[in-house]
Amino acid sequence: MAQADIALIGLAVMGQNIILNMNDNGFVVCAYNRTVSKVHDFLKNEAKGTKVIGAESLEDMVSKLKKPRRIILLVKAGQAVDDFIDKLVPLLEAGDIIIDGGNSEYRDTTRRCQSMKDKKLLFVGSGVSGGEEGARYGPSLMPGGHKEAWPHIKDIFQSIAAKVGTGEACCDWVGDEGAGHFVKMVHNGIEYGDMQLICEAYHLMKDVLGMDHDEMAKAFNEWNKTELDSFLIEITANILKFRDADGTHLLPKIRDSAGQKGTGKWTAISALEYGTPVTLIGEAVFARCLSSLKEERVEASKSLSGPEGTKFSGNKTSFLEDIRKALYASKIISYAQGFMLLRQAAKEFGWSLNYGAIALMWRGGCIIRSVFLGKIKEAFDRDFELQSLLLDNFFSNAVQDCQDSWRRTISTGVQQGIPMPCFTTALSFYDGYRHGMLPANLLQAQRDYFGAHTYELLSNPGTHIHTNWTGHGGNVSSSSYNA
Ligand SMILES: *[C@@H]1O[C@H](CO)[C@@H](O)[C@H](O)[C@H]1NC(C)=O
Ligand SMILES: *[C@@H]1O[C@H](CO)[C@@H](O)[C@H](O)[C@H]1NC(C)=O
Ligand SMILES: *[C@@H]1O[C@H](CO)[C@@H](O)[C@H](O)[C@H]1NC(C)=O
Ligand SMILES: *[C@@H]1O[C@H](CO)[C@@H](O)[C@H](O)[C@H]1NC(C)=O
Ligand SMILES: CC(=O)N[C@H]1CO[C@H](CO)[C@@H](O)[C@@H]1O
Repeated sequence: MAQADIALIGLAVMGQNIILNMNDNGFVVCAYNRTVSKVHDFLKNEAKGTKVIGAESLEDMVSKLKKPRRIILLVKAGQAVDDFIDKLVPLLEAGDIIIDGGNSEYRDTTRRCQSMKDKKLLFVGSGVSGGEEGARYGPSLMPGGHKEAWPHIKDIFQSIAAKVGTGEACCDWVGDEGAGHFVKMVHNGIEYGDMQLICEAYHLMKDVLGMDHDEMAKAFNEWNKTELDSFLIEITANILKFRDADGTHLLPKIRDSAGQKGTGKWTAISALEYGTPVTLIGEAVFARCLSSLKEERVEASKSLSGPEGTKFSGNKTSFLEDIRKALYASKIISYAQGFMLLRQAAKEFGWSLNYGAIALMWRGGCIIRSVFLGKIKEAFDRDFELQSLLLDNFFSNAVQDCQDSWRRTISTGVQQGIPMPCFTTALSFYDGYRHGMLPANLLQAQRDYFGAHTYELLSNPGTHIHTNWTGHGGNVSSSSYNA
C-alpha cells in the first residue's frame, strides 16, 4: 500500500538522522538499506515509536511510496550512487524523483541529470551540510538539478532545514544540473578559508601578544559578540578553554598537521579551471599542505632562522582589536571571492543562481553559519545583480573601517616572522582589485617580446598588435599557444 511520503536509502548516521528529522516534521518515511538487517535494527531502536516504515527490498520500497515517488540516496559518493540509480530506474515511472544527498562531485550530478532526463525521471543533487547534529535538527540544504522536481520536494526540504530569523528555511532551489553540489563544494572551500583565518589570528595572539589560552578564549568569546558572531568563532573559544583530564589545556598538545578530505582542493581546482582569483581558499588548502610536512618543518626549524628577538612593543589591547579587524576584512574578501566563483560557474554552465538565497542557505545549519551571511543576503537583496560584494556599500565601508588595522596586523606579523598566508593574500587581492592599472602591461610586453603573443593598446582595446622589439624579431604572432 502506498503510504510513505518519501524513501531514504542508506542508514548510516546521517541517513538515520534525516529520516528522524522528516518524521518529526510529520512525513512518513520508508527506510531502506542494502543490508536489510540494518533496517530492522533501525525500526527496533532509533526509529521505535515513530511513523517510519521499513522496506525489505527496493521493489518493496517503491511499492510503498506515494506518487510521484521521492527517493533520497545517502550513500557513498561515486559508484554506489550510479549502482542504486541503475537498480531504481526500471522500478520507477515518468515524473518520479531521485535525490542524491551525498557528497557527490558536481560534474557527476550534471551527468546523472542528463541521463535521467532521457528516462523521463527527475533528478536532484542536494548539498547537505551540518554534520550528524544538523541532519537531525536542521541541516543546510542546497538542492539543484531538474527544477520540475522542486514543487514536489520543497515542503519536505524546507520543513527539515535549519531556520533563521523569523523562521526562514536554510534551503532553497539552487539551480540546474550540478549547481546544488557545486554550491556545497564552494561552501566547503569557504569553510577552509574561515578556519585558516581563525588559525592565523590565534597564531598572532599566541606568538606576538603572548596571550595564554584562557585569555585567547575570552577574546574569541568577545569577538563572537561582534560582526564575527559565528559557529566557528564560538567553537574556537570552547576549544581554547578546553582542559584535559590532567587539568591542562588540550590544544597545545595536538599535533599541528592538518588533514583534508578534498573538497577545499576541488574548490581551488575549479577556481583555476574557470580562471577566477579565489586566492584565499587556495592559500588555505596550501596552508594545510605545508602543515602536514611536520617532520620536514621540524628539521628546517633547526637551521632556518627568522627575526628572533624582536619583541612586540606596541599596545596589546589595540593590536588585539587590529587582529580582529584583519580577520573580518579578510573574511569579506574570501566570501567576495567565493561568490565570484559561483558567478563564473553560472556563466560557464548557463545556470541562473540566486545568490541571496545561497547566502541564506549558509546562514544557518552548516559549518560556516554566521550573522555575517545575513549581511551578504541583505547585500544581494539590495542589488540582485551585485557584481562583487566589495562593491556593496555595507561591505566597502566595513573594509574601509578595517583597512588600517588590517595593514598594521600584517606588517607587524611579517616583522615578527608569523606566517599569515590568508591574511596577506586577502589584502593583496584587495589592493589588486582596487587598482585600475596593474603591472600586467609589462607582462603583456614580455609575452609579445619572447613569444609574439601580441598586446592591445589602452587607447585601442580589441586590436591586437605585435612589436618588433629587438630589431631581429620575426613577423609572426603566436596564436597557437598562450603562455
Ligand atoms: C556566540 O554567539 C551566539 C549567538 O549569537 C551564542 O548562541 C553563543 O552561545 C555564543 N558563543 C560563545 C562561546 O560565546
Ligand atoms: C591601549 O589602547 C587602548 C585602546 O585602544 C587604550 O584604551 C589604552 O589606554 C592603551 N593603553 C596604553 C598603555 O596606552
Ligand atoms: C625588425 O626590425 C629590424 C631593424 O629595424 C628590421 O631589419 C626587420 O626587418 C624587422 N622585422 C620585421 C619582421 O619587420
Ligand atoms: C609584417 O606584418 C605586417 C602586418 O601583417 C605587414 O604589414 C608587414 O608588411 C609585414 N612585414 C614583413 C617584413 O613581412
Ligand atoms: C547502501 C546502503 O544502504 N548501505 C548502508 C547500510 O548500512 C550500513 C551500516 O550502517 C552502512 O555502512 C551502509 O553504507
